[in-house]
Amino acid sequence: MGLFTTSNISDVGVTVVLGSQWGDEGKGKLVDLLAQEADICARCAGGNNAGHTIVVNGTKYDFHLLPSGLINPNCTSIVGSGVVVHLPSFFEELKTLEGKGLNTSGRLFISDRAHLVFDFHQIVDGLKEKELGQSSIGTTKKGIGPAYSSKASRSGLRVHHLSNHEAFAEKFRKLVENRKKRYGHFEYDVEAEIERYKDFAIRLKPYVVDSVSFMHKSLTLRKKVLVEGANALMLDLDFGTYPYVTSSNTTIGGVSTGLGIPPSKIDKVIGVMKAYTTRVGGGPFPTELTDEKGEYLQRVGAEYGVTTGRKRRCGWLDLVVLKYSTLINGYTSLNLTKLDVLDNLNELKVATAYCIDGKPLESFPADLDVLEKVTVQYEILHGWKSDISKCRRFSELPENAQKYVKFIENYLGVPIEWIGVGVNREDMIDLK
Ligand code: 2SA
Ligand code: GDP
Ligand code: MG
Repeated sequence: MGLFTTSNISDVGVTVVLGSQWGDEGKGKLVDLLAQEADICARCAGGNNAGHTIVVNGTKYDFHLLPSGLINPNCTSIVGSGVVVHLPSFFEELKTLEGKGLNTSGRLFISDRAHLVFDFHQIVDGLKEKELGQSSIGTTKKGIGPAYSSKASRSGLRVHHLSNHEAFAEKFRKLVENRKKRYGHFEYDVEAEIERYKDFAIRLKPYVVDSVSFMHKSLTLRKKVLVEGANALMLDLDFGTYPYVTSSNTTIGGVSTGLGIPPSKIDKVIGVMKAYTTRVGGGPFPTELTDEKGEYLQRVGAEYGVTTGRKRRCGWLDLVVLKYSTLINGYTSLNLTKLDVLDNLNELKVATAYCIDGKPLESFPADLDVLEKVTVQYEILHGWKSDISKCRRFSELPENAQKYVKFIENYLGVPIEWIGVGVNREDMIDLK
């Protein structure tokens, strides 16, 4: 929009797409769009807790563990070493996608260093949540936290362990035994599970690669690499609203640690941001609307978890979160999504500062007790009260919608490169 100019997906370095709020910003939709120009699409963190919905030609695809680039037939996908993989879900998701007509043959790979999520991790996830009671995290119960715990405590099993069944079985028995020591007895047929993994090992073999060599070969051959972030900055293990976070680094650092890509190869970092805020699960949410306005956003935005079906909590756009997010991820541009959901509102509130005793805080606080005490300062902007879903150029947007976009851009100092105005692939304004 005059001040800033940007180019499309990088043809030299790596382009990264990251969630800038609490997730479900519409990362999948942008990844699908950019994957049409990409050679490689890679997932670097998280597991099948993620849910990325894409609608193309009336067909809806839900991705959880597999990269959304798979919709593009010319794009090869890879599940990186930073991802935790539940193999039954991996094959199930593949089957569902193939059932929708996607041919993934020869263009889906998985890192031999990726850690495995087992059914017992999912059982433990549930037990841990129960133990926490009132202060439970509200996890997806997909075993993500327990699998990353096994990884960090150096007792986890990785994809390459599947190639030696006897050694795998021994390690697996020990791992389950250890978890039973911690959580007490739980029903789990260890030997049946070991047998099941004998079969998985055979089925998985054609997909397994050394992802470090794979990525570096791709970069040397100047392939266009697109990284699909999962979850989002405020769910990052280090920078999110700890302990109400997921168990991986969902921020820019997770791209290097989860794929073995040197930071110097990263060229573009695109932050996906929803025009309002949502959060699913427990934890603080300063701009949350617990009244009929929140219900309105939830209903009009169809804010339901893609993985669990839970209703998402909704609230006003929070630029304090976005500023903090921008500091950490260093966005080179942004994709503002779901602007159409705000079409019928008279006025829009946007959080611009958190204050304590009338003084604005410098940044998003680490301490949740401090966060609880803040008063949120809002800017009030006018609504546009018209349907923007058919707009395809910035100039076609009503004046107040343009003002809303410019307000965000000016506050953050980052160019908005795309604006989402609907669920379909083509419901996007490209500002380049
Ligand atoms: P976990 O399961 O250990 O990663 O949960 C820890 C927290 O992270 C949140 N989380 C998510 N937040 C938004 N979207 C996610 N994916 C699904 C979706 C969520 C769903 O796309 O809708 O279906 O409910 C996701 N995955 C994890 C989680 O809610 C906890 O707050
Ligand atoms: P992700 O996890 O960031 O990929 O986002 P999700 O797929 O979990 O949630 C985003 C939801 O919003 C999906 O159902 C998308 O189809 C939908 N969506 C994405 N962009 C837009 C948009 O611009 N407008 C509307 N109305 N829906 C959108
Ligand atoms: Mg999602």
